[in-house]
Amino acid sequence: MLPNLSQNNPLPPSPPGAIFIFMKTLRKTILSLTGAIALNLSLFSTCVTAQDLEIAPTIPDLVPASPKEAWRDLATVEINEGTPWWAEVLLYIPNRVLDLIDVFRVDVGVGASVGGVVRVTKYVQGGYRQMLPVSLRVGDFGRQFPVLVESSNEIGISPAFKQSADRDVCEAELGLGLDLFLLGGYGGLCLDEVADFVGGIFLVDLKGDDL
Ligand SMILES: [Ca+2]
Repeated sequence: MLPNLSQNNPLPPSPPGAIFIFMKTLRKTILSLTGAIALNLSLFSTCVTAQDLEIAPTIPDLVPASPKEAWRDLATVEINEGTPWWAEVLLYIPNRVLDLIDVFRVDVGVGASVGGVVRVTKYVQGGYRQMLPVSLRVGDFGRQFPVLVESSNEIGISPAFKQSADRDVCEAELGLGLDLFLLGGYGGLCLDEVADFVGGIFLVDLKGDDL
């Protein structure tokens, strides 16, 4: 007697049922993988930041460089502003003489002028000097021509002091002048020029007036 196969071995599910189970299993698998990938990406972005990543050093980072400008710029300055050493040697004495002349402001004058003036630097001056109408002055006016025809008056007190347009008063000039009608005199000392003279001895031209 043949066994009843239909009772002991149930028939396999119909094809639509198998497809349904397969699709359901595939869906679960895809959802699981998607969740795992999302979780890993989240952990990676939290633990690894841009600062944690080591960036390969570049050549400038590996080679120490001077903070100064390139040598080509220094070379340009030397070419444009440099003075040959032999010229500095030849002009050393003339420059020191000129610097010394710049130190003093001393003159005497003849002609009709009256008044007096006091200078404590170029920015603090006071007095009254009137030319009637001119005074011929001879002396040391710095490295200027040693003769001056003064026709400009001086009057007031700083900062409203009106300085003679004929005179070149230096920045730190200390001076005193007196005009007694037919005779006049002025004596001054420029402290800034004193510094320039002393600096020039050591080849430092503070006023930038060397030849
Ligand atoms: Ca000088």
